[in-house]
Amino acid sequence: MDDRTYTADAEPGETVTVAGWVHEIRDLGGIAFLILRDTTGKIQVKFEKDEMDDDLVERGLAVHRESVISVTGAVEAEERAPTGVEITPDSLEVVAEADPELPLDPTGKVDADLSTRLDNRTLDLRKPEVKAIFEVRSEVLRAVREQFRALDCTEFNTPKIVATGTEGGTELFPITYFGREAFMNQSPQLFKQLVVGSGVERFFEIGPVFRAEEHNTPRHLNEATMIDFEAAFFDHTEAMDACEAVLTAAYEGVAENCAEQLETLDLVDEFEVPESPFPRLTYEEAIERINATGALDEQLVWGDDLPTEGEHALGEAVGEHYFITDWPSDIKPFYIKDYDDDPDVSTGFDMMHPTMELVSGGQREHRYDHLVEGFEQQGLDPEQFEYYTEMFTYGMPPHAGWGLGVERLIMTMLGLDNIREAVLFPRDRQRLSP
Ligand code: AMO
Repeated sequence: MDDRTYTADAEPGETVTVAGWVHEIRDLGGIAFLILRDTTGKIQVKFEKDEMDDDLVERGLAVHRESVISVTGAVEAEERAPTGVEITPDSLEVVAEADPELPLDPTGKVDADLSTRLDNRTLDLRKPEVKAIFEVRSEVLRAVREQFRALDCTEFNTPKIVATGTEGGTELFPITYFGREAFMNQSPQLFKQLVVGSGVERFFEIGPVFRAEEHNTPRHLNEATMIDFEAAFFDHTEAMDACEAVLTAAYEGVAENCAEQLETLDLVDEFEVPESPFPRLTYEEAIERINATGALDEQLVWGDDLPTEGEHALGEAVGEHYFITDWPSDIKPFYIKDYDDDPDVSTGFDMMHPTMELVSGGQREHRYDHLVEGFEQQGLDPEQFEYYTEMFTYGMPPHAGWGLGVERLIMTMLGLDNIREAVLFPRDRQRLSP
């Protein structure tokens, strides 16, 4: 049982047992200090060499940095100690000795490159500014779940081993499934649509998606975490409202509950909850504005994908989160519904941070005949998707939804340079372990 006292709770006048990692040892001659770190902070342990048991002093000062120790002793107020208190030890136990040669320095005094950090995440996570990222991530997921509950959604988990892809054939990871070809799922797309046709009506999921992305960039992962939303009887504008509410809730949760983490990350002055409503630009307006910035060598025309430099130029001009709506039907997937009065334009939308895309979504094609036609137009075999399309013949309401990448959300929220910083053990083209 964990009956130790957290360092943050150690009060003068008490005798406590604290346990944690040896952060630092400072030997000043007659007196030496050991700084012990646990999940709540740090505490100074004082060794007065002439006044204490020699064996205790020797063991305390010989222990290697980052070893796990347990110390029992009286807590006293001490102005000069980093936290205003210190412990004079009666006993000290080395619980787990650390190798004196550490691959990275958790005190942060020596910089390590990202690759070394990711190889040694256990040590890396001992740094407060790294731990803070994951505490923020945890709060984001909590706040998002709460917001989904307020939107009357039910949380689901859909299969990650699947028979077909949905987001374009080139980005699938094939696996062998009892002698048959199968794939790691790219998105809960088809499953979430099947759920809203069931009568549950409002779906959300937070889970992994697998993308065999060719690019090795600071904003692409091969395994990402997606927040998926889908709602029956919603159109794309209502789905955008829900998207805005969820993103805002994530920021509000962090603003309310992560003051300490924002301080650690030096973001107190910069952190702002985005203001609603977010501007909604049509695709046509977006390409006009990008063309007007002169950021691209060639002018964009209707039907072009937005290149990264174009997205950046537009993001800079808009300066806040925004939506791009009314995309050309041809560059949106088969499940996105086109406008009834203009089949060249789709109800698909993206939600953008000024620096990158965070969300894709739209109203879905719920009419069986149109859906099957869409498959054919995209060169997909409707027969392979029969498990999906068949359900559209048993009463499928109109519906809409979206998917939001968790790591991109954290990356943009905290201004991280690389998406890998927001993942515990990232999967990219080079990295398969740890
Ligand atoms: P899409 O493929 O645009 O849409 O993905 C939605 C969001 O997920 C994140 N994302 C990624 N993040 C990191 N690395 C990747 N390789 C990666 N791929 C995607 C992004 C992106 O905006 N089914 C639709 C959603 C829907 O319509 O409901 C979909 O998957 O933030």
